[in-house]
Amino acid sequence: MFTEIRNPYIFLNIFFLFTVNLLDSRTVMGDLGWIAYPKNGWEEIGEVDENYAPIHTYQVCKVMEQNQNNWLLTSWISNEGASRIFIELKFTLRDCNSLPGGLGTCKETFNMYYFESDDEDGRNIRENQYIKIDTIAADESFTELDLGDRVMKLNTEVRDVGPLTKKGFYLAFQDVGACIALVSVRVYYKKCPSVVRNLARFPDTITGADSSQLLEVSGVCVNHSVTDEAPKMHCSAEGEWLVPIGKCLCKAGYEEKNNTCQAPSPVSSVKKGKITKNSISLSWQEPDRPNGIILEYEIKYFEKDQETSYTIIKSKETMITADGLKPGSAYVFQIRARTAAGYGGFSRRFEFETSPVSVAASSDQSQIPIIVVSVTVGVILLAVVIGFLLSGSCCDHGCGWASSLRAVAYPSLTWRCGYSKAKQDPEEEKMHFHNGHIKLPGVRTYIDPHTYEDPNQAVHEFAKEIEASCITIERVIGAGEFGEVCSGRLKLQGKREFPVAIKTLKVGYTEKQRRDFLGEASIMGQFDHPNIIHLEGVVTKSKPVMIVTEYMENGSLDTFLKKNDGQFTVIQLVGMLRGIASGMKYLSDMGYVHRDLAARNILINSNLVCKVSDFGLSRVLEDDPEAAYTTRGGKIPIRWTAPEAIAFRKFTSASDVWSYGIVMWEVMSYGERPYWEMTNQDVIKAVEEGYRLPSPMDCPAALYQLMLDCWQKDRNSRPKFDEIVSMLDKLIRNPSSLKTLVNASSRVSNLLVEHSPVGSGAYKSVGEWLEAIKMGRYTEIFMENGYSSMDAVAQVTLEDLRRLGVTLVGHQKKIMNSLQEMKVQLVNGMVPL
Ligand code: ACK
Repeated sequence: MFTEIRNPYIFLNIFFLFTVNLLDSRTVMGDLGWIAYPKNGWEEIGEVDENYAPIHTYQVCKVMEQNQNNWLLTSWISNEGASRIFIELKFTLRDCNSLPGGLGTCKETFNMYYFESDDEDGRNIRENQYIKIDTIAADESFTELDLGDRVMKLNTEVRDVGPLTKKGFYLAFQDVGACIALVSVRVYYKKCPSVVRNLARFPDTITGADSSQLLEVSGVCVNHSVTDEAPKMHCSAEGEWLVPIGKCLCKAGYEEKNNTCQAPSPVSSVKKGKITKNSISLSWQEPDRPNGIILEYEIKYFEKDQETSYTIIKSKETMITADGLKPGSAYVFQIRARTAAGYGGFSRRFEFETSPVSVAASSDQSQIPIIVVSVTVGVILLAVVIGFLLSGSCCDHGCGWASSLRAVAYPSLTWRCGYSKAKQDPEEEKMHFHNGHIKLPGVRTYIDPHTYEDPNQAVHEFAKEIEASCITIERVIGAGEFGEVCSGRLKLQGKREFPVAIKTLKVGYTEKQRRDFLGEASIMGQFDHPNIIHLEGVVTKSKPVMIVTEYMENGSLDTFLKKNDGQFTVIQLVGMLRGIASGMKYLSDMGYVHRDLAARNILINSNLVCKVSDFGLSRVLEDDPEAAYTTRGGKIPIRWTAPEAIAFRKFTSASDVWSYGIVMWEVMSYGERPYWEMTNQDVIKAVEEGYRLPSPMDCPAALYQLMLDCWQKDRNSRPKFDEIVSMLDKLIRNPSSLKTLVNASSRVSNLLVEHSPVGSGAYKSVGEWLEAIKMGRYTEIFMENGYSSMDAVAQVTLEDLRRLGVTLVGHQKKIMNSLQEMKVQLVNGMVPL
């Protein structure tokens, strides 16, 4: 039933287009049940195909007779809940010129109608109750000669109807005197097929009634995952999923694999073995559903009611002995299994008690803590040594990373690798202290790595150490301030290899360069959001020092947009902006001010998901080629920076909002340089005087208004990032609100009214100007139509261009942008607020 059309533009975030047939006359084996009246009008030709299946072809050819009105009514067609349906007709039509004597009455079109009804009762309605869908004409009509050559020119026409409000409908074909053979009729609707994206399942969704409508659909997290940010996608009228928002994350203990979180089921049966006053032996059964090969078990135990201080033992066997326990005390045990897909859930709690201490032994109780402490210290020391040896040979998080957490117990029977957590005050457990910063539950705040005395400590606090042997470098993709940026692959134990980007620190670096380089990882490692570039880890224990992040197939946004000028729908562009705003909302909620938000610092992946990147410390001032020295000695990317940040270094989330407005402008103008070739000094002056960038070409008015809001002089009047996200969501939900564009002529006249004309510019003639922008082919047309001077050219609007025959959008853009550029250069200012 499904017709699957693979869209070649998979990188445009389109998956599959699905259509569902409601009727296909070619596949109906028996009688179609269609009615013709008058009876001598349309008639069915009883043909069969090579498999003897009937071909339901209807024909009519009353071209010599006056006043024809022949109707063919289909049987009732259920719309199966779709409110917009498509009708594909395949037919041949005779060319009237080829009919001797028939020209007077012969027609070359027919009409298609529909009538909605909830059931089959509607069949006997009158002709005039049918609603016309369209007049159907042939692209290819045929002559007798064609017939003689046995060339049948089959036409295919598709029409759509909606919104439908009843359960079904009839179609009708009216002939008024043509020679037609209706070969097949296919009626279908489109849907966005069920898909799992970002660990959320989106159901089969029938497209909306309106051809420009996007349906917002909420996703449901797959098993063993939880909502990170509410997952949503938008189902377009064409049956494409667009603009993914939010995501689910696998629950603790589960790992993502092929869009699922599949892990072993919990261990269900645990038995106690030998119990002494200081030890408890346990054994258990493999989980009912291991869902893979069990690599090891993790046993967590703690003294009853003392959960804040627990011990973890790792074992490859299905038994362990927990020793060093207090006599006569109850202990709680939980066990979970790990496969290549990660850990399963913990078992329920099992409680066992050590034997009580004997009277004889208790007389020497004062010795017990000393013995326990010495044994424990000995065991820990031994474990640290073994753990150290092991860590050199694996790419596992548990072994290769977080060595500070490794305090392992290794009894003789089982292989164990674990860590014990220091007993903590219950208050400390609730209020987690992080290097002197209180972290309240639920409110994560960004910690400036500068607050660490030892920057290395910050790196290892927030970034995992990866072993160089786990990384395969494939090719150099760019140059960063500190060294090359490469693409490659990362293989961690128990995980499939996946593509990564690798930033390297060049040899011969100074200690400060190393600190600054790794500073970015210390910042990035604190973030976890679908629109923030994800840090995989760092390599600091070998050279070269590296920062490993997720790989973003389409690279930086500005370059990507320039390369794909004019290729995206407005909704796709708004989807990109929404992602950036969502990432920025997360950063501002964390208390992080980016300071260098610009399209060049946004990365975009193959699904067109945009992620904020480039988290430097002092780097903003050093690294960005756009950054320029201000009079106060700071280095700032002037064109992207709010006036108060330039003037007195007031960098806040509100100044990031200003930069976000500039990014919006960059995105909507496909990577155009803000303020074109104006000098930084001119930009500062113009902005200070209240001028703002004009709207990009073809920009929805609502988006330009949002840009202007971001560029409010008073930073408190600018929208907050959460407001920007909500506003963009609203626009995505209601795409018709994006149809009102900023009027092209008003864009230009804004500049003209305020400022001097273009005529005094660098170009002496219209021809010279058009040649310079490689549009010389239009010189003659411009001259012939009275645009013979640069002053006259200054008045040209987009409508004028269309009238002159400049129909290619790319050329229109080139000419209008060039005009605008010249005006801005000359007037040394922009659109006044
Ligand atoms: O525009 P690009 O291809 O995208 O060139 C720059 C270059 O490295 C120097 O920064 C690219 N780049 C940086 N980080 C990543 C990443 N995580 N994934 C893919 N490309 C990246 C960037």
